[in-house]
Amino acid sequence: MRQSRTLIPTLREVPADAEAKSHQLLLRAGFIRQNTSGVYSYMPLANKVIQKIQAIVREEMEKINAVEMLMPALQQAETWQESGRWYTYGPELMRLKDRHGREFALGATHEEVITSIVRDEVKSYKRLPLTLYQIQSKFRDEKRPRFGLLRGREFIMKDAYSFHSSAESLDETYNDMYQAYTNVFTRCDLNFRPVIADSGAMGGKDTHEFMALSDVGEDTIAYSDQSSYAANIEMAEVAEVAEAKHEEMKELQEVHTPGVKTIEELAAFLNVSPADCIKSMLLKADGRFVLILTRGDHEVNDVKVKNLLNAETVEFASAEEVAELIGTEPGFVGPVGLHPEIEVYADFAVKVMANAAAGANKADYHYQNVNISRDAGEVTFADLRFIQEGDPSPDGKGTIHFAKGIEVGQVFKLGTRYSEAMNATYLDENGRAQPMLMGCYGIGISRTLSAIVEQHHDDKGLIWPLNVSPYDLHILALNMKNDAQAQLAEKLYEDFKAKGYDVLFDDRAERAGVKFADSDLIGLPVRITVGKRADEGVVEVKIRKTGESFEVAVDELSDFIEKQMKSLSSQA
Ligand code: 9G3
Repeated sequence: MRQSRTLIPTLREVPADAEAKSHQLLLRAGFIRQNTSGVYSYMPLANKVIQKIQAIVREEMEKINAVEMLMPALQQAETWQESGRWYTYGPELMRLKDRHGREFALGATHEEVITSIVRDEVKSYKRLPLTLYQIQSKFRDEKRPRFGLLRGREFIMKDAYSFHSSAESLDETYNDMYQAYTNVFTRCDLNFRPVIADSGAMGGKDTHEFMALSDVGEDTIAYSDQSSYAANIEMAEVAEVAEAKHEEMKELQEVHTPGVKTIEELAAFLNVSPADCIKSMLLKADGRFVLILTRGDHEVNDVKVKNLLNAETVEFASAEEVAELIGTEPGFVGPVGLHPEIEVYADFAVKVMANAAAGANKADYHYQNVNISRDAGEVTFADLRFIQEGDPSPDGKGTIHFAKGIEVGQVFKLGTRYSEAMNATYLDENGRAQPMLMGCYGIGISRTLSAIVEQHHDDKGLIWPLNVSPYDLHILALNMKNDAQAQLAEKLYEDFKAKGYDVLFDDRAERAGVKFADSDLIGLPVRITVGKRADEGVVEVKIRKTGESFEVAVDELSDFIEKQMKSLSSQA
């Protein structure tokens, strides 16, 4: 492609409202342009990258017998009403009416559509397993679109759906997808971790998220420094501590603690550490009040509470609800002397506490020397806290560290959540109708592009891994008015294209400085510069990733470039 014929609107200055590095660089290098909040145009260079990522995805889908199709983005409301999600999703689901006033959703995801198709077209167990996928724009009216393509309101997703007549078959496809995703993100040269995740409202049980490590990531990953254990922070289990504290129980003692409400204030007032205090929180899980106890220096994990109580929503009770139910204000709540009908759940770490401080369920009073086994009523112990850095890894190997991640992929076992709701059944070998088991699997294509940029750039601009680069080679002619340079550059352009390379040829009538700056900004892997030494038959070759540059004689250039490309692709 001749640069004088394409559209790569590079910018010198950093756009003001772009915070993430990838957002800044994709704007500056002329890869994307914003149409409106969370909605972008993929300019020619970004479009080339998107095509390359999709080609990798298609190859990996082909290898595991997933079949590509294309579903509508315009989805009639009835389909979403059948699954019930028309009523449970809020403003994030973009809805519209047609000229007849009929209601539609713009496709945020396609479980409903694919299930309605398979329900009508697949009847016998002999046709299962079946894995279908598409690559298509998705629409989600995000409350706070930001970071460019990382959180947009229209984005490109590969979404796959699998249908099975047995759990073993679903497991097999789930594992195939898990491996395919590992291949895709490896070939995209991403530093990523598959992490155990929470299926949330998706209703399935097993699910993994593929996280590209990046400080701009919105998710926190807990990973072990000595094993492959990694989990989304909200799902990371906490290894139950075995040893109990060896202190004999002391006499329970009520202490006047005027205005002492927080754990920090209580610990300071009693001159103990937060770890010797019990934090008591009244939560409302689907309207049901429960008292949750954690050690003073730990945080309650609402996702774990939700999963334990099988609740859809979990929130803190209001001060009024605390007053009404417990007869005191938050800050003085504790496990001693509670009405027996209040359910009490405690994190495992509370089980091994001795002589702890806790609220006395009376304003301005706390207890000292609380021993749950002696002083509290019925308490159910469970893993209810957020894991912390430095905790032992739950698999017993190594210590937990945190990292931020960008969720670029996710794989779910859905079970029969949709097939039952939408009556998608197959006839088993005994001729009996059974609901199909389903899995669903997504890759954020446009988000993957941004994640690659987050991990591959320097202060001069982008550094594209060869497998996903918009072009393999960048040929610069520094002075197109100089016949020797222009003719050599044209020849090299034709020769390398003929050899099968994807070549961008900067044939513009621009100063050398502008060409070099743009070339570093766009970040193609290998640059050939035709300059002053063209009449000697010598050109400069520069490797974007390492910054190395070489003077190469034209008749050795083809072998030299081939060697460079080989070493770049082996690194990926
Ligand atoms: C909606 C809206 C937003 C959503 C969803 C539905 C996330 C929704 C979860 C998934 C699960 C899988 C198939 C590909 C892989 C991910 N945000 N999810 O279902 F209506 Cl507005 O999308 N879907």
